Amino acid sequence: MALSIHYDIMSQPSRSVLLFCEVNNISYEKEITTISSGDNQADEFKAINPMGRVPAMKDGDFTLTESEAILKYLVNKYKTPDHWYPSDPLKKAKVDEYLAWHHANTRTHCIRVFWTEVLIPKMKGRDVDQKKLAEALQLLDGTLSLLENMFLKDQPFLCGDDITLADLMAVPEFMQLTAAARNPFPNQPKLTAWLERVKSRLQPKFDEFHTPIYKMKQKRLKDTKANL
Ligand SMILES: N[C@@H](CCC(=O)N[C@@H](CS)C(=O)NCC(=O)O)C(=O)O
Repeated sequence: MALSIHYDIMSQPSRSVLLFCEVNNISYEKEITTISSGDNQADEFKAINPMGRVPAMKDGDFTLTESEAILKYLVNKYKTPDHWYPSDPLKKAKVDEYLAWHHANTRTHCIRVFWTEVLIPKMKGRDVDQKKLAEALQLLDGTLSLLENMFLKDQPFLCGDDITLADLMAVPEFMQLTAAARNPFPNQPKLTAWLERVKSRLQPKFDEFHTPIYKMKQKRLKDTKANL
């Protein structure tokens, strides 16, 4: 039975999984699960992921949740190129180190900025809480500093010379911030160059899957100009 990926294109870890399938020519069925329409709360979806979160995967009768676990399953099943999740124990350990850190740092702090600046004002129809945004940005700044100085250093990719699951998981989180026309790396030219490097390794699907984010950014720029 076919592999299916249940996703919402607005979800950062969903985009990581979709991009991985695409760049590795893994054929899969697309199961759109739109959070804003409540698809993730439907009984049918909760049979796959009782937590009601995307991405989720089904391969025959086998179901799997958590983007990191899904990506590692796909690496093993499809024997994808070694650079994604190296077989060398030391190189693999560095990818695992980033992935263990990712959820409570990159993801948590990017989400906080995105929620404060985009989602909450949209859902509640109110202005951005500037105090909360400043707090969120301060926390994000600590993460950026570690990302740049502890992980990236002078390497082209987070864990070495080639792209890995670490880069694939990280970049969609930063792209989410661009929806508010925010430069995710205002003082970090090395991270800016890294993001462009990762993007170019994932084209043309990268731009396709980020089209809703690009559109939000254009709308934000237009609205800001109109309000001047
Ligand atoms: N740790 C999970 C996070 C999954 C997650 O939080 N997904 C969000 C979208 S990005 C979601 O489905 N939210 C719906 C909800 O919480 O109701 C992963 O990496 O897959």
